[in-house]
Amino acid sequence: MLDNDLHTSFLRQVSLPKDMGEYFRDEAAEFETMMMIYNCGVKEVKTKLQVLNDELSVMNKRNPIEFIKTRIKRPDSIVTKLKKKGLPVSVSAVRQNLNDVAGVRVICSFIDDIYRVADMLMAQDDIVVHKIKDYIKHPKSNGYRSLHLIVEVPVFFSDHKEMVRAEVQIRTIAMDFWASLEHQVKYKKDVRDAENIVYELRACADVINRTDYHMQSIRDKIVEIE
Ligand code: 0O2
Repeated sequence: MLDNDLHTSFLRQVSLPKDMGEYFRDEAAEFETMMMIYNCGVKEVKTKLQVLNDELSVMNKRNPIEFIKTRIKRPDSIVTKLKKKGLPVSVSAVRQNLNDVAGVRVICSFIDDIYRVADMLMAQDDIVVHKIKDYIKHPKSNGYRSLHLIVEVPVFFSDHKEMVRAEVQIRTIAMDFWASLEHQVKYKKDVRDAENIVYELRACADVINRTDYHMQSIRDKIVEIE
């Protein structure tokens, strides 16, 4: 990509879209700055995770992290979430109340890798851990499993340092596969046979969970032989 293209794509990510009506209209500059800050937070968290993965892959001859996906929450999703929580649509309401504008999703092969990566990230002395939601030990009633960490990381700007909040979701490849399909159903209105689909998804989530633990025990046996 050319430098100009990079700049255009960055601006597209952080600017207030034209189709947002009046939302954030009188705070367009503040909105852009806020999104730029979240974007930098995402990069910081991603770098920390990549460093851990590089180190562990040399130490253990195996990558605990398969891949990392990052995203900044879309402006229309930000508005929807603020309204759902009964909050005003403003930059300060976003910064004070939303945990997942900066989102990092970490995909691991095995369940024990999830906890290993989470513990190592949380042990870093510049990170503040706000909340841990363990949807693996305590799955949601629909079968959703994932470990969520709400953290703050320091980001250094030209004249100040800022703690930026981000949500880190850590899950296995199989949990991620499940969550992607379930997410589609959740956000599609008028799904035919929805009740049955929810039931089937729940059953699949349980199979996936058993398979995840089974795969881990097979891996342990292979390691023992080695
Ligand atoms: P999107 O479109 O992915 O951004 P909080 O205010 O943090 O306490 P919140 O945000 O509801 O409350 O927290 P929670 O339950 O941890 O959910 C945060 C995110 O986790 C969701 O963001 C989803 O990305 C994911 N998630 C949570 N529950 C489910 C689920 O049942 N199925 C799937 N597929 N994903 C889930 P958003 O904003 O809902 O959606």
